[in-house]
Amino acid sequence: MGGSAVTVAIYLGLDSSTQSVTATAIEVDDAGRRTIRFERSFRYDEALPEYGTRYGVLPASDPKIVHAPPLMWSHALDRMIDELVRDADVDWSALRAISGSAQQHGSVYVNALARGRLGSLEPNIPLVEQIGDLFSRRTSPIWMDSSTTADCAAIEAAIGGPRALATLTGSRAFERFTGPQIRKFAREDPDGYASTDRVHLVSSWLASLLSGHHAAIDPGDGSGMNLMDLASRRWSPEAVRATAAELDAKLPPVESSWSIIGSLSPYWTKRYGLPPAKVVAWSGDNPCSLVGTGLVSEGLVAVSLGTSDTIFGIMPSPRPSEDGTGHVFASPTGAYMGMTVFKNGSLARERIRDAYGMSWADFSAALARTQAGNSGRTLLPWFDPEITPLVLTPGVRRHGLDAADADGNVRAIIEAQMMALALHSKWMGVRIRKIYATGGAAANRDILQVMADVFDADVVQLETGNSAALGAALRAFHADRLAEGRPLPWEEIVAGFVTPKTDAKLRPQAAHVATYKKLMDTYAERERAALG
Ligand code: ADP
Ligand code: XUL
Repeated sequence: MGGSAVTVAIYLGLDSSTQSVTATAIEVDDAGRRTIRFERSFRYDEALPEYGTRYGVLPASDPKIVHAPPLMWSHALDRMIDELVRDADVDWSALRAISGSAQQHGSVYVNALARGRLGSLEPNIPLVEQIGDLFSRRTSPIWMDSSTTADCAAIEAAIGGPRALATLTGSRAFERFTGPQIRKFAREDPDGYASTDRVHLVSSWLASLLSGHHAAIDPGDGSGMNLMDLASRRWSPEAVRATAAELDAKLPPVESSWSIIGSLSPYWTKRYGLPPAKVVAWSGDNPCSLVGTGLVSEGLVAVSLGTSDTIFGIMPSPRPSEDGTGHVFASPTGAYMGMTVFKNGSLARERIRDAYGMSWADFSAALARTQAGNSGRTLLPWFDPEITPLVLTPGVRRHGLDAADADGNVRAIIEAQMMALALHSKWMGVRIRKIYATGGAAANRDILQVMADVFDADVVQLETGNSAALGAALRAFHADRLAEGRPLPWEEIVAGFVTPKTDAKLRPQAAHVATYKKLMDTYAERERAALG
């Protein structure tokens, strides 16, 4: 070797999402070079079929109940680390810090055995063989669950109504939020609840496995629980009391999104030869995507077309949605973020695609063959219970649309999803001129053209579609620099990594914009009528 060596730092971001796990590693050197060094994903259904999931969730007869096995998420973490260390092109000895992103709201219930076990995992034995007895609830309710309406009502009543709860925690009570889910578990299975020593989020559980002790919850993911006082970024004693007895003793602390919660435990360093890299608090996938799409300043919004469709952007001060539509979350950058979430996202698009035996290429061709506005024919895309607007009993409603018309239904679902995104994000009060598109379906430019036309805004794709995993890696970079006393502003953290493909942006087409302005009123009316 010899010469003046350039120092290289590697930061790893992991994303445990609904259907898959992704790892993204970035490399930063002191000569100023920034590279995405490693990106890999695998789907739970295919890589870990023994858990019996479909689209990452356990089959259930009641559409309101949606659970997944926490052991599977843990197994997937171990599998991904195993896969990534085999990549000889990356110098993993330069790994300085790891952070992560996870699907939001899902809760992991563990017993008191975890206290000792997390730090004493045997490196020669696979992780899954050592943690199966730590769960006091074998399956975890996830964000797609909508079975807690009674608990939502009880929590809101105890706090003084939906507005009071939204002012306190950033959101009115939502069925998928962790507080209502915990309340339901404590009510239905008091013994299981009593044997629960810690209630984690998916994010803080996976961080605990890496660090070898119970990890804190960050304010970004903590905002999705109806339990955190958004102003102080601490648990709200009244919300905790309204949720379940003795919950204060079972919740991990809230700590800043950039806190170093420990270093990789011996299981990871000895089993995989990784250095004792810093473990930075994990966060939710949407807060991580905010960083991974480079939305670190106000006025920009991103739309993520993943399993869920979400729209979000930075908010300098918290302004809860008046009508109870959306959420205010703490952003992992320290500010706030506004967000609206839809459950009938990619899986609803897939239902239509599959119903007509199409590929994504056929789906795009159908969009290209049909006219903006679909001659006024619409579809309300509620294949599954919907979050926005709240629909507990699913059912697709077609207006003027023949169910046998494949092309018409393809156009109708995309127009419905884009109009719903536009209508239900008005509460954020942002005049949207440019949208950063991310998530699996953001690869589809024909879908994004409808987005541009409905929003009357430019739509930009990013070099990487894995914005949650990239955001986690960038958060690890930020936290490491801060901990080393060499902090960098967020704009400099994301520079060179979050590259919009500006040369290929999608522009709104004036004639289509006019069509959608009119159709949106019709769509809103049909939505209102269907809700009764
Ligand atoms: P999550 O992170 O929520 O698990 P992703 O962001 O990885 O989900 O998105 C996965 C989804 O992307 C798939 O369910 C699939 O429907 C969708 N997808 C992938 N490619 C395309 C495409 N070309 N057009 C539309 N949707 C696509
Ligand atoms: C956010 C939400 C989903 C999940 C899954 O509130 O429910 O976006 O985070 O990605």
